[in-house]
Amino acid sequence: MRSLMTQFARMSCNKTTRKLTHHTNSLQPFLTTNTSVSTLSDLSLSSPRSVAISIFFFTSRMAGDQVTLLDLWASPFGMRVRIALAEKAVKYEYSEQDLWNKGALLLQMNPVHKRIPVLVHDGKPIFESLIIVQYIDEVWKDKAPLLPSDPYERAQSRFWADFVDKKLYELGKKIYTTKGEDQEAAKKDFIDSLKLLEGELGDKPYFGGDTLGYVDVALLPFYCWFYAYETIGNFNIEADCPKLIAYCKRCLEKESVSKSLEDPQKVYDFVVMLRKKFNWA
Ligand SMILES: N[C@@H](CCC(=O)N[C@@H](CS)C(=O)NCC(=O)O)C(=O)O
Repeated sequence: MRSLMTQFARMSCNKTTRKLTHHTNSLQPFLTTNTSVSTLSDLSLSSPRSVAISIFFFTSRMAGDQVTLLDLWASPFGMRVRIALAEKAVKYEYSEQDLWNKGALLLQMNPVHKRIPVLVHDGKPIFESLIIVQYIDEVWKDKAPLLPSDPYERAQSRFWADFVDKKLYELGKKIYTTKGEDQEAAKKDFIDSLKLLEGELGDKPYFGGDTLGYVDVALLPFYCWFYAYETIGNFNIEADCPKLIAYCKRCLEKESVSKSLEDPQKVYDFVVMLRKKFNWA
């Protein structure tokens, strides 16, 4: 995914970097004349860029409950966070990131992995999509609970969300980056994994039971990638997993899901472009 998203990134533009560059320029008088910034006690004046970032989050904190999502349009990981925020009706600023030319904000907010999504809540960054979704569930706990309250059920939910990461994401990527026997093996494993998920879903409306929950949030973003997997791998997921596809279509009727997922054709076109560019075809 790292290389894929690195390639995604070239397509996007970094509005935040532009904003920060603008701020940085307008901050120059601050720095050269040493104007008092005592009220901005946490400002680091080591560089104009860090001052700009500090001011960005200082003003965020002043506003209270300020939420910014550093994301990339096609990222299934980012889509998880978008669904969770929509479920909780949390207002936030969306900041598209250029992953091939990572901006100062992303590098400062997520210095360990330098990846999106990053949720910045009142100036504090949280990373890794599943951890972010749990955080959202804990902070905005009065509306639309995502994880079950029972410890065993919570553990089960975490297991299946982890399964989605370890199986679906990795196998899906193999389908569009390999060919021949490797691709066939990935397709088979992918369908087997979906069948396991279908079994876990059973006759419930959602993995979470009667309402959309943590596993649903983890899984549904991949639905808008299915068309790319199927078209490139020349197979049909619905033929093997009709119940799972019916479930995905049902979930798409929820606004929190439909507005967070991308157009499958757009995702497909994007993956085709990547395959050509990087000789995966
Ligand atoms: N395990 C992470 C995966 C995040 C991830 O792979 N993000 C990609 C975009 S989809 C990224 O930022 N890639 C840039 C890089 O690896 O340099 C999560 O769940 O948040």
